[in-house]
Amino acid sequence: MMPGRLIVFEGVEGSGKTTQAAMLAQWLGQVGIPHRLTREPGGTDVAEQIRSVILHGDDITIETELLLVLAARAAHVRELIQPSLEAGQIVVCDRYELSTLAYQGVGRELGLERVRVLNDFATGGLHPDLTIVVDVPTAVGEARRARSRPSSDRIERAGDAFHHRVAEAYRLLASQEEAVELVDGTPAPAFVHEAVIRLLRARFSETFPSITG
Ligand code: T5A
Repeated sequence: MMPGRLIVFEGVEGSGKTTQAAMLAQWLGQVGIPHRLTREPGGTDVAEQIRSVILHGDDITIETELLLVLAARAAHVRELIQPSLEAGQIVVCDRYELSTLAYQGVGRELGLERVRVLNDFATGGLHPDLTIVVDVPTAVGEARRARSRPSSDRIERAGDAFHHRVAEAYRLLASQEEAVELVDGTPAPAFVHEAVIRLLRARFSETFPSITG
């Protein structure tokens, strides 16, 4: 059995990461690699309920927001991600721990080190094999999001300064962390997808060998 791998897509609001996660899952299906597509916050019943509070709850402090995100992740890891990896699946996840570092650690200014410690408790130390940041300017992401979904949630309404801090945090973390890669998200989805496949084949030749020709 091939080892399971956790591949995560990240990016600012509207960057196209959900599109890329779905395209990768579809490609894995076409080439016959067992996989599971999931998202955060969410992925399990309880985590989806927590997601709804995070995105639409009233009077949520930033500390509560952080702990809700991590509570959802703790459930997601134990109920879905870990079992899927143990079954040898590729888990494709739309957002994971880099979101918490960027949004809560830097965007909400709760601090990267504090978030890392709490995140390690929530995940039991399960880190992605690769995190792909779909990189677009925040204005491009916001325009895409507004076109696809006119209503906004609590975090999307957090303001320009917050979202610029998040975008900068993604770039900084990508430059520092070996298992984080930036992919240019500005071309059409098919071109971004090709870049993602190239990256995966370069990183994990044993998992994605000659199946794409
Ligand atoms: N959050 C989450 C935290 O604060 N901390 C955490 O730890 C975690 C896990 C989750 C929210 O929770 C926060 C962050 C978020 O605010 P979400 O559903 O992931 O919410 O949020 P969004 O980022 O807002 O997701 P969206 O679905 O709005 O945006 P995506 O996924 O970036 O973009 P996507 O793929 O849905 O595409 C948006 C539109 O653009 C088009 C698509 O067709 C779609 O219409 N598009 C493109 N157009 C042109 N060129 C491309 N390459 C395109 N790719 C997609």
